[in-house]
Amino acid sequence: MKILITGFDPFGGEAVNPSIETVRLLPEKIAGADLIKLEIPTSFQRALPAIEKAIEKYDPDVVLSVGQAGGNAAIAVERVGINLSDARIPDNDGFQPMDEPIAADGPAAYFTTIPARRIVERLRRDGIPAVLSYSAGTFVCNQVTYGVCHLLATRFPKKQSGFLHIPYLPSQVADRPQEPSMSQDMLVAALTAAVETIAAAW
Ligand code: PCA
Repeated sequence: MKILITGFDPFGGEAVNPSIETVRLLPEKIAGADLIKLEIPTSFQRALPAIEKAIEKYDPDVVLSVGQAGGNAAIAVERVGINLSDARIPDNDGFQPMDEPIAADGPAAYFTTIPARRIVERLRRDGIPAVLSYSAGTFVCNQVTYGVCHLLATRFPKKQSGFLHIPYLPSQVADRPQEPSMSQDMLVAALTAAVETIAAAW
């Protein structure tokens, strides 16, 4: 099987984004699954088209997107994407949608289709803090969560998709000691375990 795994470029004044940093460190193959890695921009207008193009090019079975959730202390496995963009800060293009639907003709929400609970259980068994999450926010990560679900539902019904929100890297919060973070090694172990769980359930 093939898994398209995406990570975002840095945004909001950060020097790095742990999502693409960690995706880059993964091997090309995990548990028999071929990984196709893709960096996507933190951009409401450009992120989804980049994923759509990669789906058309590589025909993956699963699209697993990863994003930074500053302030989180655990891996959050997102279960829901909602049809709303309401940005607290501008994206990397200076675009800040408010109260806007993602798909004018789409349903209010989609559930992600990867085995979310099994991933959380596996991560916890491995000693990695993890939680099921019922909101991916209303910024670009929710747009990707919802938008990929909408794309698959309308064009590629046999494919699965899901979203993982991950904490800051320690280097990002070196001067903010109150902020939680997760080591690079643990983030790599977490994404590896998530891919293994998806591959085993496929
Ligand atoms: N996190 C942002 C968008 C890009 C990223 O890594 C979010 O949570 O929406």
